[in-house]
Formats: sequence, structure tokens, C-alpha cells
Amino acid sequence: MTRTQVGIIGAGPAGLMLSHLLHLAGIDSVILESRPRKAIEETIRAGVLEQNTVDLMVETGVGERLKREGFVHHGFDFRFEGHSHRIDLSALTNGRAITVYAQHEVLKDLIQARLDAGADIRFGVGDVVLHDVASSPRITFTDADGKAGELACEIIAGCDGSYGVSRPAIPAEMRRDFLRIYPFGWFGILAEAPPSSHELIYARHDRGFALISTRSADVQRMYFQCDPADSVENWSEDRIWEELQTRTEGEGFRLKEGRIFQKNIVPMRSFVCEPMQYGRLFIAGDAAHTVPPTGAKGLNLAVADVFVLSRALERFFKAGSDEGLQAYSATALKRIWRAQHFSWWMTSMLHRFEDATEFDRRRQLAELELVTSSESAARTIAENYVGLPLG
Ligand code: RFL
Ligand code: PHB
Repeated sequence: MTRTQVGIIGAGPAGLMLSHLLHLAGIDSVILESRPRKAIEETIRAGVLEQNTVDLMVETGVGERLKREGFVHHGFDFRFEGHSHRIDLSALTNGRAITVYAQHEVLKDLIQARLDAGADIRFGVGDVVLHDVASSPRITFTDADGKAGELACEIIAGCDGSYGVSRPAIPAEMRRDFLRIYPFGWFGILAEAPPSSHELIYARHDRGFALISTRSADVQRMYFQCDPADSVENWSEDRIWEELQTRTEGEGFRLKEGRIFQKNIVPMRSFVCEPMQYGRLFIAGDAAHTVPPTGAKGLNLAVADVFVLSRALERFFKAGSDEGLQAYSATALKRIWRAQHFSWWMTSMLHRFEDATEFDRRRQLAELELVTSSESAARTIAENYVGLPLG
């Protein structure tokens, strides 16, 4: 049996950042993670970090490589009806910006920092079960060698993503789930090619949405709206490039093509669980909520949640006050619902809906005209995209 102050389930952005912030505050934690370290460090997911996330990483000593290798973007393009319209993020938000730096790079940096500081991270654990979360919490599990283990803790932080075991440990009658499933998914690719654009392009086309992002000077990340039930096997390289070229065409623009070395399809949904607490269990990140990726908010929300939670835990362990913990769910949910609205808004404005009428199509274009021509509307987009201040 191991004892710790905070038992953290999941070594994603939420769990690792929480463990890191707690360590800086002198609070002990143990992380239980079901996947091997290698798998975590290789899974391709998010790419856009808000200014807040970047600032927090830099201020807490895990931003060195990010500052060196991340790409700071001061704007992005909305592209529709064959034309690009730039949203000048920095001009509209007093100099704030976003940074393109892959999620698995953030995870590598956090894992290294935690291990360098002597952290106890158990990778590859199985059969994780939460016990007595309302009184004196314990977590049982089997370690990577199949040996039974037990972790006794004062607090459990459920940071185990959308399909983890923490959220279900809140009794169904104590929580309320809010869910919206979109009738489309995103087909994501990684390609060996130079960047086609200095900044991200969010394109609306009658054939559907497309997004041009980047990873490095030689690797590009792109997405296009697809049927969530489609299979990557149905898409040859030629077919993918033709679709992407069509959806981003206009003003002589051509994507630079290259070998596609990764393809995947992700479903799209909006989800919130309220409250994010039961007894001594607190859930954070994707364990508590999901946003469609169109607003680039998921990872950033996970970091914002654990920022609030770490402050509350600091008051709890250092001053013996549980006021912060009692307020955690309500505080986090304010930002979460703001991000839910923004992610839904970006998604509805840019995607093709099968049942849309010609009226809906015109209204969608009018909305894009508005956010690219009215300074106040563009500012609303920019403020939400770079992220509202933490805390
Ligand atoms: P994670 O990253 O899912 O980590 C949870 C961890 O818990 C482990 N786990 C367990 N461990 C122990 N026991 C169990 N029973 C367990 N069950 C699960 C898992 O193995 C995993 O390691 O959740 P976290 O930390 O809350 O972080 C959330 C983010 O990963 C997610 O919101 C983002 O990736 C979303 N997202 C984006 N977010 C952004 O901020 N900016 C973006 O540009 C962005 N783009 C994206 C995205 C997500 C995408 N996909 C794949 C859904 C683009 C895509 C395509
Ligand atoms: C990415 O680069 O993976 C990315 C960028 C912007 C998004 C989502 C994903 O909105």
C-alpha cells in the first residue's frame, strides 16, 4: 500500500500538469496511467496552445523547449467563397497570441520534468478501481507486471479522459450529463510537406469544412470534415489531396502536397458533466467535458481546470480550508461553458450540415462575413480563441 496526498488517475495534460503544479506547491501526488510512456509520447492529438497555457508552462519551468520549438501565431484565416479573411489575434487582444506545439511534445516535457523531480508515475497499470471516494479514498490497481497495488490518498483527481473510470465513480443520481453529438467527424492527416500558409486556415466550403495547420518546417497537420462512420481505408492519398485542394481553393491558392504518413478519423461531440466533484473525488479535463476541436480548446481547458484545482488543493493542504475545493466545480464550469459555446459556434459556422437549407447556407455565409468585417465581432472570436485569462 502506497500513501500520498493526491492520487491522480491519468497522465494526460490534466494529470501531469496537476502533478507538476502540486509539486511546486510542496504537495505530494502519485499518477496511475493505463498506457505505457511510449504510447503517450507518440499519440497525435492537439496542436494549439492558448497564451495562458504557454505562460503557465513558461512560468512553472516547463516551457523551455516550447519557447524554442513552438510556432507563435499572431492571427489565422477564415476562408470561404474562395477568399481568405485574416483574424488579427494580437491586434484584437492587446498582443496575445497562440502557439502551435503538439500535445505529445507538451506531455514529453511534463513527464521529463516530473521524473527529474523524482515523481512516482506508474505507467501501464490496469484494473483501476476507486473506493470510498466520499470518505477516505483508495485506489486499487494492477501494476505493469500484473501485481496488485493500492494507493491511499486524501484526495483523488480523476484526469483519465473521456472514457476513464473516474466520472462513472460519481453516482449517476448525483450528476447531470449534457451531450450533443455532431453528424460529422474530422479526417486528420500528417503529411511530409512544407507549410502551405504562415498561419492556420479554417475553411468553409460547400463540400464541408477543412483546416490547415502545421507541426514543423517539414510536417503539416490538416483536417477535413467527413462522415464519422467512414474509414481511412476509403481514402487514397490522391483522393485526400483532391478533397483538401477543393475545399481550400481560390485566389490561386494551392496546398503543398507530400507523403501522407498518418490518417485518422475522430468523432465530434460536446459534453459536460456537472458537478465535477463527489466527496473527495474531483474530475478535470476530458474526464469532465469534451469540446469539438474546431475552437482548439480541449487541452487548454484541461490545463485551466487543474490550475483552479491546484490552487484549491494548496488552500486545503496548507491552510486547512476546503472553501476552494467546494468552489472548484462552479469556478471551472464557468470557463467550460464559455468554451463550449465558442467551440459549438465555430463548429456550426464552418461545417456543412446535411439537412441545411439554402437559407441556412446564406445565414452561415452572412455570419462569416460578420466576424471578418466587424471589428467587435472579430474581437469576440479573437478573445475566445487566444483564451480568456486564467483565474
Ligand atoms: P487525455 O489526454 O485523454 O488523458 C487521459 C489519460 O488517462 C489515461 N486513462 C487512464 N489511466 C488510468 N486508468 C484508467 N482507467 C484510465 N483511462 C484513461 C489515458 O491513457 C490518458 O493518458 O485527457 P486530458 O488530460 O483531460 O487532456 C485532454 C486533451 O487531451 C484533449 O482535450 C485535446 O487533445 C483536445 N484537442 C485539442 N485541444 C486543444 O486545446 N487544442 C487543439 O488544437 C486540439 N486539437 C484535440 C485536437 C483532440 C483531437 N482528438 C484526437 C480528439 C485535435 C484532435 C484531432
Ligand atoms: C491542430 O493543429 O491539430 C489543430 C489546430 C487547430 C484546431 C484543432 C487542431 O482547431
